[in-house]
Amino acid sequence: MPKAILITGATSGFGEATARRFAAEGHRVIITGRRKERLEALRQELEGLHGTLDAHDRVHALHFDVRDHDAVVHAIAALPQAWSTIDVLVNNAGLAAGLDPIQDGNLEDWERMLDTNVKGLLYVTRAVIPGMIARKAGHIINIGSTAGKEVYPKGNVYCASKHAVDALTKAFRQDLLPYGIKVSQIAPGMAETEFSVVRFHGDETRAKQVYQGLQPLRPEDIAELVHYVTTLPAHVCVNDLVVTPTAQANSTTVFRG
Ligand code: NDP
Ligand code: 8X3
Repeated sequence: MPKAILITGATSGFGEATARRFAAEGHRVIITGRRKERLEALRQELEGLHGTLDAHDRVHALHFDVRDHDAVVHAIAALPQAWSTIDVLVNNAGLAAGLDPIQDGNLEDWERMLDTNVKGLLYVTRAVIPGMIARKAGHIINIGSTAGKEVYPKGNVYCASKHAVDALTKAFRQDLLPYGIKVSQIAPGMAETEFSVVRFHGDETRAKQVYQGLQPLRPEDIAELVHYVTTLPAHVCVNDLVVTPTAQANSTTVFRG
């Protein structure tokens, strides 16, 4: 039975790979993000896949900034009837901005991270939850981080935002328990996406250095895990899944060969 999966941040990295993974399995995907042209390209690609569903039943694109509460509410409320039942919400949109000691932190970077990673995740979840509660079914998957499990030097506000995701995942789980809604967190370590390019404000050379001498996780690895947690029987819920490259033990212990 095809499920409908709403993925925030599907224009790049984990979100894009997750959209491909679910679409390849014949599921229906709602792809979201700010970069319209990327959403459109992905929509066309996924519509072109072979499958039993009609092309326009396979993928739906929503263009909004998760930090804009009105835009989030409007986008979810305006979903066409055929797309209004969301079985799985993947709260993936997020970023790190900067890597500075707290005393040198840039306020704009701090606001971006907290507004996106914490408030944006809350806005989207709040808009999607009522349908899941009414149906007494659904699955919310939050993309946390090893940065939500421990703090590393200069990680300060990014780590705080991902600790918030960790806390919210546990809180959602408790509050949504009576409704049979599953809540899972996937907390990855180092993965090569556009993440470090964004963190270093477009400095691609510095971004590449982060992954030098080790095999980082790939977006497809995370997509595989997101897909996996949705395949388990109704009575089984993965609460938390921490995943790192084999060469990474934790945020500060990495083996570079
Ligand atoms: P990418 O930069 O490749 O992708 C980030 C995605 O988030 C993009 O699709 C972007 O879309 C979207 N996004 C960012 N800000 C907003 C916004 N304000 N509104 C809507 N969408 C937004 O990074 P990753 O795929 O690596 O990151 C995905 C998640 O995984 C993030 O939450 C990140 O913190 C987390 N993570 C990443 C790790 C890594 O090492 N890469 C490890 C652990 C966790 P657009 O710009 O089009 O809006
Ligand atoms: C991304 C992984 O190590 O840059 O969440 O914090 S890390």
